[in-house]
Amino acid sequence: MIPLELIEQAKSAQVVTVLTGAGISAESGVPTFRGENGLWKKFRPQELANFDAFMRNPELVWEWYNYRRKIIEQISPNPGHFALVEMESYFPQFNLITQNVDGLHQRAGSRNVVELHGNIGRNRCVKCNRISTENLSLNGQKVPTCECGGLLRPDVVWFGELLPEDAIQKAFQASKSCDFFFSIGTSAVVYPAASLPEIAKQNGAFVVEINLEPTPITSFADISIRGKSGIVLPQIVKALT
Ligand code: BJW
Ligand code: ZN
Repeated sequence: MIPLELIEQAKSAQVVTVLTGAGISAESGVPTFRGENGLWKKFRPQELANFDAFMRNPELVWEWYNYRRKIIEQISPNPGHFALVEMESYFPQFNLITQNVDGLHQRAGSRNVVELHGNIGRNRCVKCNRISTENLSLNGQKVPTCECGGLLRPDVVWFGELLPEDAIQKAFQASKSCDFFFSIGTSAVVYPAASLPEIAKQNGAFVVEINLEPTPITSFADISIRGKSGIVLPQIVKALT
């Protein structure tokens, strides 16, 4: 059941900003990072999601990313992604910010998606930064290289790395200026993305969280809905239209 207050607040909202995390893609079959079935139950993040780990063992990191790329190729966006596509045309201004690298928002039809942590569909040269969108795989046991000889790495943001400047600036601006903020399917422990709901709240936005579990956002959210985003978001769209 969607609280009436949420619908009333949303109906009068002019600028709506949404932050999504791995939870929104979980119902499509993309594993989340943390939690019982999370990717990091089986793999240690410090061995995979930082630059030093990559340089130490690039083959292992490539295998991990190609395993995830295969999953993403085979699955589809879910009703949560599609509900956000519908919301885009409902509100006067709508900003969609994602921590996900899976591209499922775009595949669902969302436009102007701000990707904070890059995209798994691209690779980047560690030497000259050239971007490649070719579908590459390990050649035997060898990691693909750029024309310049540098190793190619997934074009995603690892721990200790800066987020793309334009993306984080847009995200800060969209969080400061909105009057309604949705935090959907994120554990809200990875910074600076985790600071966005708080920035929105400090600037007077009505903050709604949709998650299966409590998170650090729960303590200051105006409304926390415990449920699957693929079920809750379509209900919100239905109540709005
Ligand atoms: C459902 C559901 C359903 C399930 N419906 N819900 C300030 C304080 C402390 C530390 C730092 C700080 N500032 C920076 C740091 C360091 C670090 C950091 O945050 N560390 C903390 C973990 C302690 N941050 C960084 O290093 C960042 N860079 C940076 O700040 O640069 C400046 C700097 C440099 C050097 C030193 C200091 C500063 C970069 C962070 C990059 C994160 N990268 C990753 C990997 C991306 C590539 C890849 O995909 O492999 O991004 S980590 C991983 O976590 C991934 C995600 O985008 C990110 C967030 O995870 P998310 O999306 O929240 O997923 P989960 O699994 O955690 O949660 C899923 C949620 O869904 C759960 O809550 C479920 O309950 C829920 N759920 N099913 C609704 N159906
Ligand atoms: Zn290069």
